[in-house]
Amino acid sequence: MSDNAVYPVSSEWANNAIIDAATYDEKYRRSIEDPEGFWREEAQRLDWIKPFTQVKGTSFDQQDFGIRWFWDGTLNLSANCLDRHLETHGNTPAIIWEPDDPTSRNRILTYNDLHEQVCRFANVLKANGVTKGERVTIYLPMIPEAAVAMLACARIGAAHSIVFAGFSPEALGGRIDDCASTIVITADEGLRGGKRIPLKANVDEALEHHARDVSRVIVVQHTGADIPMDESRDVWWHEAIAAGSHICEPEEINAEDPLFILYTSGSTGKPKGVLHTTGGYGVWCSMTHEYTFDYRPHADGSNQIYWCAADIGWVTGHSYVVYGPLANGGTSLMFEGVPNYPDFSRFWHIIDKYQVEIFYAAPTALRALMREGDDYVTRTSRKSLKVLGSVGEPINPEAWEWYYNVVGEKRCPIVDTWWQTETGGHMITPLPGATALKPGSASRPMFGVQPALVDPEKGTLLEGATEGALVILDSWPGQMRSIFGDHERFFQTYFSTYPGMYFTGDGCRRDEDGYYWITGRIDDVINVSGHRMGTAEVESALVLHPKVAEAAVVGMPHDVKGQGIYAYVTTVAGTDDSDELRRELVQWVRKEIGPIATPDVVQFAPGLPKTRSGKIMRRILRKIAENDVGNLGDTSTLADPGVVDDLLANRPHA
Ligand code: 6R9
Repeated sequence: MSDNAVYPVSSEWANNAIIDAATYDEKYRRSIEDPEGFWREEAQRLDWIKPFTQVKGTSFDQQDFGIRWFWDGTLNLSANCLDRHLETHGNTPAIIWEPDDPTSRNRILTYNDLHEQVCRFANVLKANGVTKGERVTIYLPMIPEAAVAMLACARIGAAHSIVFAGFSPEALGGRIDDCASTIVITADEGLRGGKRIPLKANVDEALEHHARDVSRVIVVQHTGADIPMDESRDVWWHEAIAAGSHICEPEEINAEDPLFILYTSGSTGKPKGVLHTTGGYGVWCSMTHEYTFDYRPHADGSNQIYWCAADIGWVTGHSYVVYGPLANGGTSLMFEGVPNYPDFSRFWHIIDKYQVEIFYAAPTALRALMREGDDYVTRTSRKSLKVLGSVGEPINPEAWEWYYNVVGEKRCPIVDTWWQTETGGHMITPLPGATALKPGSASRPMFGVQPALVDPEKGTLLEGATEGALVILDSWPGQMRSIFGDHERFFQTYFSTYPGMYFTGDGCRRDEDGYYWITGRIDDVINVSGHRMGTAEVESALVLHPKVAEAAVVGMPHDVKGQGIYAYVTTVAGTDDSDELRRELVQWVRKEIGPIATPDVVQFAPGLPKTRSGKIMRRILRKIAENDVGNLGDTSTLADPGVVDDLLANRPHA
């Protein structure tokens, strides 16, 4: 297939979608020319307790920097996701849960069920002293209790901080400390591909070294494993919710009160606690979920079955497993397991089992499945599918074509949604009834989003078909509001590189048709299987090892993961740079951060290429890791050009 393939919108889609091409143009223009009017109307999709009169109060400039939306209004997002649907949709499935093991019992929670669970658990939180404005750490696998815990926090105005259940005790402890939560919600164990993840044991370990203020751990009994419980600190979820009332009135929450914190990796320092607030985020998730996936009930009033395969530990799980679909009264499928268990057909079996109409996943999973051949796909029906989504990293045209032709049988538009933890929801994406598709392009901006490209060095705006650093020129309601505990770092990280603009960290190309093509991170963040990893984080973990003097980490191309982790390590004098040590370092990083940070290559390096002022020249390290060594560029500014020869001679994959 050529690079310039274009897939026009089918007439069926154009005629039936919520947004067709003309509507897109009209709404987009209005959203930019009259943001106040546009968002005043769009925000009516939520039920407000006290209606807002103020709409947009935002500035990216240093003098009057600030971001607030709908700030004199009040609402409750849990009530928007639950209570308001009960009268007409109480018996409609809100969450369909598919377990890791396909022979285990699934669970279907109607809106009535979910509402009751959330009210009960909100009362448990209150009984344990959690009050409005506090933080609650959630370290749970993909089970319905995760959504219950999130919505219970939202109900009482506590901010949740979810830590992905694949993170190590060390990483968990750091995140609990940073947001100073006194309560942790976890499970006895998680299950993924038949493997047990010792979540409660991880929490115990985290609390040994960190987070000494945690006074309560609430434990979901999931696998039934025999785990130690600390009588003074730990309680079982099922016992706690059975003891309390099922009635809990939603708190009145200001639009700008925190909804959650989610830690994400940046180019420097520790992971940042990205802070999202209630009103704008709620509007953004609901709106984008509806328009991007063309999500609405069938003609007979029944729900489309929608499945976002992301983990709730990432922002995609927050916005598109929980808040977006539930705010819209939808049916959200939640899957505990992995794509290759019990075999490579699992995704497609689930789609057939529940007649999934909308499926949303990451390119890394698609590439891994594509490798195994079409047979695993074609032996299933998938006739129910209508829309396919992609998220987390650039989707290479080859994987796109496979998704489109083999999985979707040329019938389903692919929405390649570009966005970030920081943006709350979709920013650049096709809409199924409005946008002609180009494989590999996230295409055009969502309403209210003004992307632009700047010259990375000069910071000047670039016009027309060109390539540059991707910035956003003005605020949108779903934008993050701060870094928890460090508002100054928020400004510095995102608004100081190119003054007056939000800098995304991504590089991007814009073509003649105004389509955006994300090329990947241009900062020191690498994207491993769609998960963000700061090179600085992996380096800090490595240098904690007693035998490591210095480390530098860069990304390398990887067929399935998109990017892999390439670590250059200088050991302390007298160390034997053995394969055994190499393996030990890999295990060390897994223990410090978690399996997603597993280095793919460890190269021992007696010296790292540095400038005379001592700065590591990552450009050179990246080229070597990419095996692009014919063109190392100017090495004359190096303090010791000889180190490069050594690096080249000792490449593990040379
Ligand atoms: C939602 C999410 C954000 C980074 C982002 C970019 C990459 C996400 C993408 C994409 C190309 C897409 N990214 N979606 N790149 N096309 N459709 O993934 O958030 O974990 O914060 O990562 O992921 O590099 O800057 P997050």
